[in-house]
Amino acid sequence: MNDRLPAIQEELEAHGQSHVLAFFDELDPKRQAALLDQVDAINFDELQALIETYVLNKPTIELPDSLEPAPFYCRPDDPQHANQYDVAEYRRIGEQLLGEGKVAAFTVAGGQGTRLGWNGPKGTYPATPVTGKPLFQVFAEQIRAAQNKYGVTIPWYIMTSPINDADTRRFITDNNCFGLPRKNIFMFPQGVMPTLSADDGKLLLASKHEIAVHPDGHGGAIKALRTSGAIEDMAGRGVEHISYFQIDNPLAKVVDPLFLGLHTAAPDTSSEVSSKMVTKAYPEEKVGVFCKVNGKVAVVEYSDLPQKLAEQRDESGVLRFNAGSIAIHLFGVSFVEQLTADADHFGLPFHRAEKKAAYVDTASGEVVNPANPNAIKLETFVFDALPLAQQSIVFETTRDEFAPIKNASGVDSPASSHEVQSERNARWLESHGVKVPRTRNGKVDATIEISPLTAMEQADLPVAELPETVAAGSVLSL
Ligand code: UD2
Repeated sequence: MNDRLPAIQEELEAHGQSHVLAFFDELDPKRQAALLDQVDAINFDELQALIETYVLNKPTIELPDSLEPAPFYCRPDDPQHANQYDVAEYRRIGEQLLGEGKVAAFTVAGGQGTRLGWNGPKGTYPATPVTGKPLFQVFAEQIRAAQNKYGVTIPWYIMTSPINDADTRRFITDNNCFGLPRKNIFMFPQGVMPTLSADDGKLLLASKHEIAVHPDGHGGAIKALRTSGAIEDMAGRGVEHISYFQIDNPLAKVVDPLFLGLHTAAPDTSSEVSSKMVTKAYPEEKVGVFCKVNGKVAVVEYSDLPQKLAEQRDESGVLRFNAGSIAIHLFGVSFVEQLTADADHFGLPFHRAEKKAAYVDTASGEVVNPANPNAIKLETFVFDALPLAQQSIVFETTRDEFAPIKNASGVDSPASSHEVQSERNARWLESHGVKVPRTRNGKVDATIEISPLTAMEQADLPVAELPETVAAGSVLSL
């Protein structure tokens, strides 16, 4: 069984990683084999290069002097749109694509959700303000509503990670797939990367028989779409475009006809990848910004944008780098196919994050839970695929489509998300003449939830069934 042990020992020694086998002799044969499998799967020459670049050194982000804000198609409710595009026509094009079954929904749900402190996949988190629907249910209901509206099947692809895959599958099947046929849901785990000691790049052990790993970032989605067979499945169903969104944003539209129309038919699109933006709420907001780098649309992550640029304003006082990424994209299936034609050698660039990671101390055998960041996690970001497209467009949406749940409290928390959800729902009701109570500073003084099965957008609301008024401080679920 352990014929391969000497070669593995030699390889580990050559790369200064022998400690990985510190407890090997104590392990039962099954665990010994599992550990050797894990070591076998690592390309140590590649890992060594990554350690040199990202752990022993901190790569500096070089932003070109030519960095400019990216152009974008403005919101349909902005009068400027009339000079830019014909809303009705692009919406019609998108609706046609939807009606022809050419669009799939794709949720990235492989993150660890450590900031929220929720013990389980983030998609199981109760996200809506009144009934506390889990995020997976919110999206399943949107998909059902869109299927009814367009008279088609919209297959749903969900990227998990090896860490939450089993729990995610169980949750979705235990809940009868929230009314969707199981055969139209395709779940697959993303890849992982070894977690490295920040001091010296040594592999950390999660237990005596296991190297610590973490999901390889949502950028891993591109490769995982291919290696999981999801892309092949899409092609078999006649799907041509992938509507990509994050599990953490209950207001993300699973499909959007206008966005689809622009993605496929705008004069400057190559239909490879398009993105949604919102104008930033304040300079330090934790969203990447769309820029033009060497002629290509790209996202510069918030942590990489120098404060000076983040705060720069134009003559009218508007932030110059104002196009915030809400991590909603459309990808052409053929673009993903083309990028991953040689899947073994495809990869987006890594980004380095200093994080806390529990590990087994190889001297004592005890698990250490560090108080401060001790580890380097390498992750790829999906938006790094944008500059790989020939052309890529950006489309502005309203902040009604952005209510992320990331932190336990404060900014991007359940409380802030509930507020944005209630606010959006209040405005939908008000547009139909319903009187919604507001406080003196204009905040909605009620908690309002609207199921996607009741209305996917304002115009879908059943006007005859709406109340005339909403009582102050009340709770309403439609
Ligand atoms: C992300 C964007 C940020 C902005 C913001 C909007 C990055 C690096 N930043 O910030 O620019 O658009 O979202 O909300 O993307 N995920 C996986 N696998 C992984 C890692 C993450 O599926 O390996 C999923 C995760 O489940 C979540 C999403 O990606 O749905 C966002 O990940 P994050 O919380 O790390 O990104 P964040 O909030 O820093």
